[in-house]
Amino acid sequence: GPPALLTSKPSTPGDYAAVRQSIAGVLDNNDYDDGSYGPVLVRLAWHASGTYAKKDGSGGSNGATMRFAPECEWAANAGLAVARKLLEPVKAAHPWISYADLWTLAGVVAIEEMGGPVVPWRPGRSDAPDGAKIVPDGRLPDAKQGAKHLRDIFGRMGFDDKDIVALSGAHTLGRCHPDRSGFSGPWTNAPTTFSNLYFQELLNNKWVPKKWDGPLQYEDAKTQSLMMLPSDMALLSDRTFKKYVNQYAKDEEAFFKDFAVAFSKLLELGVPFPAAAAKA
Ligand code: DDH
Repeated sequence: GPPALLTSKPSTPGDYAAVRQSIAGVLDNNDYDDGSYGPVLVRLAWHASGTYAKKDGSGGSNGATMRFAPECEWAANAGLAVARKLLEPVKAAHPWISYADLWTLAGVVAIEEMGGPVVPWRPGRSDAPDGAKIVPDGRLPDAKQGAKHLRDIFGRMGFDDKDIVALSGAHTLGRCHPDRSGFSGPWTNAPTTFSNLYFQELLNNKWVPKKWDGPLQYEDAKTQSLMMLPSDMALLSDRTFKKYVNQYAKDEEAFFKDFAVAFSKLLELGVPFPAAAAKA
């Protein structure tokens, strides 16, 4: 389990370095998945933020409304209780931080600890009370759909084609769980290292429909150990998306740079920062 000393060390309000240290302290666990909670923490930060709609400013990470029903019960959020529970001792050690700041910071720390880029992050989110208005279900992407759906979903948040491909590179991390999404398996052979391997695997394998009882997903023809969702395959079949896939497969530095900018923006959507606040 997590080292109790690290997570229980109290801190003074505003000591985000102490919170970062506590988050880093709960990441590794050899009994869980591929040995790290990092990927599921990244997914929590993304799903907390990815409900945003630019047109009316609704949704986003501010409020941390996934603590409550119905949002915590959405099919898209299945499995994220694992991530929220993991962060409870961190919250208990640093009760001054909001859940909304903690969940987004945890995604940022996880990416950094897994070898990814430094993602600009600043505090300023507050927690909404239970009963606060929650956006309707259906704002997170559906893995069964293709390019048009990706543009609809991410366009609603204010992202363009390049952002969509860069953000999708997060699937270099983690895996699908049959008891969470119904899909199964990892996208890469290094699911706890942040890298551009997702784009390389996407390009360099022959992907064939997996023969099984589950929903349509693809497997690499050679080893049958890696997977792609139909929504991942859309990055190959759409010309504009594929242009960025090619670029990021060749140039990890470009991927890290574009990912850091897009992920930081994602985590800040709808957050009412004071006008003069600078990024930490
Ligand atoms: Fe994702 N994702 N994601 N994803 N995602 C899943 C897992 C993880 C889609 C569907 C799924 C992003 C975009 C998309 C991560 C990060 C990000 C799973 C499997 C499904 C299904 C869940 C499970 O069974 O445990 C779809 C569809 C899209 C899309 O249309 C673009 C983005 C933008 C991110 C991000 O972080 C920026 C991560 C990390 C995981 C691995 C979680 C884990 O527990 O491992």
